[in-house]
Amino acid sequence: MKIVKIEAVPFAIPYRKPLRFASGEVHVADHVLVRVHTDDGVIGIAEAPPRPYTYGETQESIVAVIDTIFAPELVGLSALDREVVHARLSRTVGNPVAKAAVDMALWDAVGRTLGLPVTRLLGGWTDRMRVAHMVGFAPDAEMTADAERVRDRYGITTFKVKVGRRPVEVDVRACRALRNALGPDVELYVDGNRGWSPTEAAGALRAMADLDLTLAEELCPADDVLGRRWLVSHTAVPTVADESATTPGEVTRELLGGSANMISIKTARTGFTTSQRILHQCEGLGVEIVMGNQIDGQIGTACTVAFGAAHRHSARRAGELSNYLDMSDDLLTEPLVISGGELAVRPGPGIGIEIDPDKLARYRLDR
Ligand code: MUC
Ligand code: MG
Repeated sequence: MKIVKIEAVPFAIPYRKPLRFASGEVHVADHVLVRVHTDDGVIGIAEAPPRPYTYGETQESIVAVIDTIFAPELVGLSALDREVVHARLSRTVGNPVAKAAVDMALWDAVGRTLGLPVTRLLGGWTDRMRVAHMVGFAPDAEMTADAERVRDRYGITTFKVKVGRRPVEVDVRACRALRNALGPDVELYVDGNRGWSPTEAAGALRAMADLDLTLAEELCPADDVLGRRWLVSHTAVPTVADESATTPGEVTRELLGGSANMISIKTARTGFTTSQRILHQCEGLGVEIVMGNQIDGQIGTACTVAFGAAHRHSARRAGELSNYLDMSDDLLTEPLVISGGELAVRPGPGIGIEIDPDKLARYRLDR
């Protein structure tokens, strides 16, 4: 299982419907396919979705850091030397998405070599997750039509609504329209992507107090340290830390500092290895988690469900697994299928996915 080569292949697939949120918008999946080759001829795969407005990485920076720093540091190690891999990747500050994709491709290679699904290697709790759908910014009627379509077509009944616009009434009206259209039986929660100040966030939550919101994610920037603590102590809606809690240390700071009481885990930024550390950290602290989505394609979504379904603590809530539905195409030989509001883990060794060579040839940007 010796690592002999690591490839970083940039590709671009347009979105049919862009996703808009307080910190940015996505029109094209300009991701990087990561392939780890071992001396047995096995190739482990994963994808890295750059989010410059969240972590500062770009498609070009991900390719560069993998080609020039990570690959030379890892070639020659065994794919099983995960602690050594982790330590070598940690020598480089930042670059969470590039590191996560390398980590998951390594796990895929290990699973393929052993002939076992990664989800079983991670924990083997169950084989599926309920799906939560993210509703991006649009006029109210479009947001409700999107949610109704996804509910009727895929059976999804949990929705994360993007908020963080100004004035806050715009989002209050959108959330009210969604609750009125979808009725009392769907779960609604909100994600502000740092768009509001603590007082704006408090006002918005007060105005939506009758909407039965279950969670409020990242309403204000992490640097509003005291304001965030104040907000958490003044609201009844549990606060989820997402982009403010991307490492075990940040998770500790957010939780012990009283700035959040739940954590979003995204395999796209913490891979399987660090996601598992954060998951166990949260479990030990008695803190609930939600499996988040970094606007992943089908490769990334297959990774999230493999991880989320592997552990009791991550399989409880609906996972955010449906962003790929808005892409015009993808790279897999067999598309993922959401049905009855659930997404099943892919059977088969590793992450259980294969890349269609024709699709890769069509969408890759490097030749
Ligand atoms: C989310 O949960 O915030 C938007 C930006 C990003 O990094 O992830 C998405 C979704
Ligand atoms: Mg978020």
